[in-house]
Amino acid sequence: MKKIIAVLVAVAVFCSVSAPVFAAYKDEYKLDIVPSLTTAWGMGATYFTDLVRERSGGKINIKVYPSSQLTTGKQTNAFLLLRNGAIDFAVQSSINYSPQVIELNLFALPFFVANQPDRYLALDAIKDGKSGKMVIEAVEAKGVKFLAFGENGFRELTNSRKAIRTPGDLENMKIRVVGSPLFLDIFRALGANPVNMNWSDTMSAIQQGVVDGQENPISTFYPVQMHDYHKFMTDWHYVVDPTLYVVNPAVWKSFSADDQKLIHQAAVDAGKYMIALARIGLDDGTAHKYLESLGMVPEITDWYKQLKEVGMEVAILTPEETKAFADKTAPVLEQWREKIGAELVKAAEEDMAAVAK
Ligand code: X2X
Repeated sequence: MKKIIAVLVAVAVFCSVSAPVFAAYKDEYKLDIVPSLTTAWGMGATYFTDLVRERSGGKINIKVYPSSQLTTGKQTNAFLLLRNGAIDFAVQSSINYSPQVIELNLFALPFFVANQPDRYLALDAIKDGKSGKMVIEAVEAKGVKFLAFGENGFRELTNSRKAIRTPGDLENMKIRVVGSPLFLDIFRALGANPVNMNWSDTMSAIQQGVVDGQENPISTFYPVQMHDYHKFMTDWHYVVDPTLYVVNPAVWKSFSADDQKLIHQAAVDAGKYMIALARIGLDDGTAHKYLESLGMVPEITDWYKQLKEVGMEVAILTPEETKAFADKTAPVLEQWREKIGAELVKAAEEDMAAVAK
């Protein structure tokens, strides 16, 4: 009898201690991204899932769902779906989460990071600094677990009609933007006619000429062959879009402490890879060196040469030309300073000033 009780107790202890942790693991976790797998964004997401699978010995299997499949195209609903558990993991754009987390609009303030002497150094100073910490806290306070930053990139303007070098050139042009109010304000201030549209609908709208232009990082628009429709690019870097590696909090809690550590490190490593992919050929050479050290240099390493080869005309703005755009959008920046939180914007200015030479 004693033996039977001892066995029952052992079974009960085993079930209560070990079983819930492992029973909670899913066969497959779903990870949400907006563009295709061939973009820097897609590659940065896939690398994360590869690292997690490899380092967990095949125990944790995350599948990337590209092209906004998990949000049925509605990219600005992505945060809510991650929070309520319909999505387990995401590598998502700060812009797409900004309707729910107002602080994420910081990166989309016009000519804010772009105006710094070294825009990449300035962006990193924000992410590593006090303001970055405030942003991460804001994301987590809204109910998702933050793992690491990645990067979609600085956003450039493309269009089918003409070279755009002055705000006047944008007059009445129909420009597709993400469904985020700050973008409407920026393009209206520039005299354009901005139209909200999901990325999943954008290429057909561009092909049909429903819109004249759009703005996205080169590593996001090149893989969908924007150059077949848009001959002109304006190299103005006016806003930046960091991506966030994030996970649903209940899913996060279901992992053992060791697995949490492994997943977190995989996100940090994949984030660095994605950031380098978004910057290669555009920064001072740091990204190229880093990708070389990984043995993961992509096919295209010189974007300006590549865009020329496919027939795109790139307008490189002089500082005076850039200033004309910045001046026109300065009231938008001031208006949004209050909406985002003056304290956060000030902290970002201080973080950037600390690395400006
Ligand atoms: O929709 C866009 O422009 C994209 C792909 O860059 C984002 O998801 C923010």
